[in-house]
Amino acid sequence: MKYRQKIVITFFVVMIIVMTMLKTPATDTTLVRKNVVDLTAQEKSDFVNAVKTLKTIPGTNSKNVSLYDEFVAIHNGAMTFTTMHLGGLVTLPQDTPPTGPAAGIDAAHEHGGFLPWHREYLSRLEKALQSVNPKVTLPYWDWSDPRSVDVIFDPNFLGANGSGDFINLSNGGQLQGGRVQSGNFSEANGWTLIPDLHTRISTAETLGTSLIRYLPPESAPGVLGFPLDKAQTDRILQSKDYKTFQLFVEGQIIVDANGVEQRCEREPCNHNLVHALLDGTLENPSAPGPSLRSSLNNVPASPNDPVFWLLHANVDRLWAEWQKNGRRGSEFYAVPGTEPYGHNLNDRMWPWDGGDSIPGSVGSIDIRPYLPVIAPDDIVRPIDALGVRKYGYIYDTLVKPVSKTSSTFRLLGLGALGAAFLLWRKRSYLPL
Ligand SMILES: [Cu+2]
Repeated sequence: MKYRQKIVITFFVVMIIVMTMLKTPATDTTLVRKNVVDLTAQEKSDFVNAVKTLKTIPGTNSKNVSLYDEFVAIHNGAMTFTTMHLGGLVTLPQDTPPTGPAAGIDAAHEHGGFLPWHREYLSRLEKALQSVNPKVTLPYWDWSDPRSVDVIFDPNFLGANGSGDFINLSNGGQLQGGRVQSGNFSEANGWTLIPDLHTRISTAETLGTSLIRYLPPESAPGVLGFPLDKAQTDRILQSKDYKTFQLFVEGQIIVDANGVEQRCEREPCNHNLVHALLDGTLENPSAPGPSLRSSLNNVPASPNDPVFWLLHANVDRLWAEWQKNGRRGSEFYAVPGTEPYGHNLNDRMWPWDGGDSIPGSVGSIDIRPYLPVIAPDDIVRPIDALGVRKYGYIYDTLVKPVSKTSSTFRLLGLGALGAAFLLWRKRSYLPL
């Protein structure tokens, strides 16, 4: 081989190495979901605008139901497959029962499928948002971060608190809440809910056309509020197996510092607690059980409050972090055959089940006219939703910062490229 050929080959080899080093896999095609407290003002307004735009785009099934409301209908529908909810505390009235293999079990909660179902659901909403603005990703609400509540409920973002109602607290204080009457998600600003998709879980009566919220007090000894206990959130990530993780993050069990498991019976925990906290106080002297005042605490209807997506992005982030820590793949899912239908690794998850199951009614409300059109071959099983990469997103907590070492290697690579180029230039003047 002639000297000049060797130089040219060296040049291309060095160039390929440099190009490989310059490639940053997590950021060129993967969008990053960020902690809500780290969003820029532009990112916040992009998110709000995209969410509100989905409320103005006609859905796939009926032009009278927006794309956004079709998402709300899916969550409502998933919870019509059983009438027993909130750990048996409430019963959903139902004139028409569900049919198909999914009948009898909540399609999206309380069992193993809770995490894959919501991962799929959130990703579909996120892709709809990206059809409005390709830069938008779902932010997450780290409920143990003391900065979150003020950022999220700022009137310029997802705020404000509801108003018009006062609740007396046992410590002598009062809590304000009620219908959201100002901010981006007030009726005055176009956030009008479909009454049939905004119902009280225990009675199926409508909660009306406005979002309802009660911002909780700050947490203090003896007072449930935000932030939630960081040590407990950290313990979720130590869960020894999938079921412990799912039940702990969802809020059915609590694992204490000594590894002892208890059921969350007296008050909800983690994900369930966040749903319940925006409901006003958890103390309700007049009636035992949940007070069910707010949109977010009436879980079937909870995606009416856009805070829902931030709450669930945090659940999904914790799952992704738990998986990243050596627990990826189907062996880190519920033991095969131990879950009810729809929640085992290879079961079809309604509504992506090829039409196998039909939801029941909410009281006398038939929710089917509000559901999106889903193609018969659009099938999703828990096994399809175990990894985040195929969905095209990653969490900021899982993106490796560029280390000094790799920057040094990049500089060295660029140096080698320059040297090879100079050498090639010099040699090319030599007589052949
Ligand atoms: Cu849910």
